[in-house]
Amino acid sequence: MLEQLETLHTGALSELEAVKDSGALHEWESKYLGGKGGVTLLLRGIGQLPKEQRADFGKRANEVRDLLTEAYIGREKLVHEHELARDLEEGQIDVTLPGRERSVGGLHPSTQTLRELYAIWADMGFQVYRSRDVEDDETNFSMLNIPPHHPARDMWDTFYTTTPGVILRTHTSPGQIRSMHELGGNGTQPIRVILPGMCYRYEHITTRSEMQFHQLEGVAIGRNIRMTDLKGTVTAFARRMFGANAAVRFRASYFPFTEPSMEIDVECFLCGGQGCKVCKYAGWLEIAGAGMMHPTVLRNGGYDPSQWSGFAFGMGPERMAMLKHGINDIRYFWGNDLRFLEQF
Ligand code: FA5
Repeated sequence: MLEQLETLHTGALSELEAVKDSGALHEWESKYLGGKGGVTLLLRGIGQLPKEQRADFGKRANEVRDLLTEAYIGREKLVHEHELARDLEEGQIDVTLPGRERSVGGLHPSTQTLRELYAIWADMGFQVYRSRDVEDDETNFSMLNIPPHHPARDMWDTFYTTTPGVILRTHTSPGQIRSMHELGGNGTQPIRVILPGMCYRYEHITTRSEMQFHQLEGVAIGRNIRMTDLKGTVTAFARRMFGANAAVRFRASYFPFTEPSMEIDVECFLCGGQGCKVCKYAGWLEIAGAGMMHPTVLRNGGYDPSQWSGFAFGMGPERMAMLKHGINDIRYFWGNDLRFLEQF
């Protein structure tokens, strides 16, 4: 058995010399040092030896096991180093290759336009007031001087919910009522706010009209606010938004919640008023509806119209973005086409 042990020792060592990878190393370990390995089996057979030889054999077998374990550890280190070097070689990073471009995303053109509007109005002292998307019929219409069955309700096609009297706002103007109640101190405080938000109309989708779109409402209430304040303020806004030489035109119009009412046009900044495709050869582009707040609306907001007056306007950020960037179809805004969105 001693002879067998020595043969196993030399055979194991020379086999170990030839081991080149972790797989073979693992096999070698179980073959010689594992629970069913050569050394263990010989040690187990010790009982077959005459008593006087057992101690010497046991001592030598333990020595051989220790020597093989030591050789195994040394080989394991070499194999791991070799494998690491091979992996590094194969997986080498070529630092000269160009990196993969990351898609970082960007702000939606509507968001960009809204932020531009916030900045301009903030400079003129208008704070942002957020009203609600889901409105009651009363605030969206009646409080704005549009009683039930008033023909002006046809101006706004409404999305109704399953709850009677609860609708999706058709315009940001109900925010006039809510801001007056919340900020007006029962009709004792002046107000200067803008109310941005999404509006919803059950209308035919065309290149210029969507079912959902933003509006930016403006409200200014004070003791002596006049039509000239509205005109001056809107003109100052248009010059910041569309260029220092932008000309502004006010056209008489009708809204039940303003009196007088008007529509605001800006001279087409693309053709300088000469007429082009974007302005449909009119030389002017409509940017908002506006007017002096109707006494009934002021009263509904808690103000005494004999003491207080105000102006309001409502503009469409998507329409403005279309004009500014020459976008010919409003449907691109919510179409989720990255080729469009990536241009902004
Ligand atoms: C109104 O909604 C009034 N509430 C505006 C107003 C406010 C007048 C305060 C007086 C005082 P109008 O329906 O015209 O008005 O809409 C105002 C702006 O919203 C339009 O000039 C346009 O820019 C935008 N807009 C209206 N309908 C759509 C639509 N379907 N898609 C995209 N933009 C729209």
